[in-house]
Amino acid sequence: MLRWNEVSADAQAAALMRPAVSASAEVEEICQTIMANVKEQGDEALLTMAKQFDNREAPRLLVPVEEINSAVSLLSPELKYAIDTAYANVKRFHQAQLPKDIKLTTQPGVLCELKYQAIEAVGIYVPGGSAPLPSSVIMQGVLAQLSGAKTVVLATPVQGDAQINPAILYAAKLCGIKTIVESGGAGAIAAMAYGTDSVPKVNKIFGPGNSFVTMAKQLVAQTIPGMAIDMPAGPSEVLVIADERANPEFIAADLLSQAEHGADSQVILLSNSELTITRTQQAIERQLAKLSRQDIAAKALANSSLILVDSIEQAFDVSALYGPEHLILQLADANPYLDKVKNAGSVFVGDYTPESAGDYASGTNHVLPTYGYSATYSSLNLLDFFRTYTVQTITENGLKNLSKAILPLADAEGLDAHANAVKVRLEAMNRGNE
Ligand code: HSO
Ligand code: ZN
Repeated sequence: MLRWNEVSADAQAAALMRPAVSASAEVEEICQTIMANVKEQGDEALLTMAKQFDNREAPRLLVPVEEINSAVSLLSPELKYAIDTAYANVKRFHQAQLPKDIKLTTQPGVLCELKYQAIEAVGIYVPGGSAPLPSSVIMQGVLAQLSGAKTVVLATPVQGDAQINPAILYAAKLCGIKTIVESGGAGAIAAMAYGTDSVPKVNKIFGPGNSFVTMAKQLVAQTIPGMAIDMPAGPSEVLVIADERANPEFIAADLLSQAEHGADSQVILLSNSELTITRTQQAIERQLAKLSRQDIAAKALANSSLILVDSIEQAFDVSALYGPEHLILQLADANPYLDKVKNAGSVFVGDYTPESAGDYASGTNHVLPTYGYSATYSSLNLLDFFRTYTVQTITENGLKNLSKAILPLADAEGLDAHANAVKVRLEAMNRGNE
């Protein structure tokens, strides 16, 4: 336990330090080579990599539509219900985010419009790794579906003679995704970015992944004109603020639910009660021993801190300093504090609001800014699948009036041709009136 007010500023900073993520030169070089191969050889390069990296004997690139459609028959009724419910709630919450165009006359005869347009082709990456994540398909696929994107590509790696988890296929089907590419890592990112015979080229790539995926996303965004990615990605994290009456079993369970994601995950508890902290520590030990991923969670706990603060107010200040991806408030009454929440990706209010609810099924998105980016980035939302553009329409009279703002500014900037574009029109109007 760290007593916040009794340690130096350096020790405070160390307690909130995130585990380093190395964007090594080696990872970059490997990604560059893979990207160049995919750019030149397309599908061939993907098939070669599937054999080489994923141990596939007879790799294929696209999942046949019948396989996507029939995946539902492989699910238990309980899992089907869970996926259907999560899909419906996430859809409901994101449908409410559908944007409305703006049409406004700024001054007489000057009409300005802001229009939203779905990004035409989007790519969604779903990591393979130690846990297949159908929830990540829903959290991204529903948004692509609601936006009305013309092309939606989902890429996910397949190891050896395994098959894509049917829960992933079923979630994709609900989201209307028909193009599922069996390919992972930097190769899959490059395929969606450049396009191949089998993989349609996309304009924006979404989704979490390992250091190769993250690096490849950055590289394609930097090098391919017009290519975009969702947000910077880092390891997952949670910060819990709990008072003296909070249930230590609940707190421990929430901390462990984030810790089990990866050895580099980070979990932090801030409490004004020493007893809450000691009891949580004991509860963590008890619960950890029973987890199937206890090795991973134990490693994550090693980067984590249980911090004693003077007051709940101070806990909110420390949380704002850290900027957590998830912020859980286990407080008797969190409402008076909600205005103090700063730099958090997603907030969970009350003893009965675990992070798992948002991770899976409540309706909010689980793709969130991590690694301190919550100070400036937003949780994934429907607007991430749109672009906006403006339209203006000006009448003759409108331009006559507006010229009084345009001409002196063009003159001040010394840009004669800009002024002329207005003057020739004013002259034409005058001639027309003669
Ligand atoms: N907590 C993760 C999301 C997730 N949890 C997926 C379970 N499955 C990142 O915020
Ligand atoms: Zn999670």
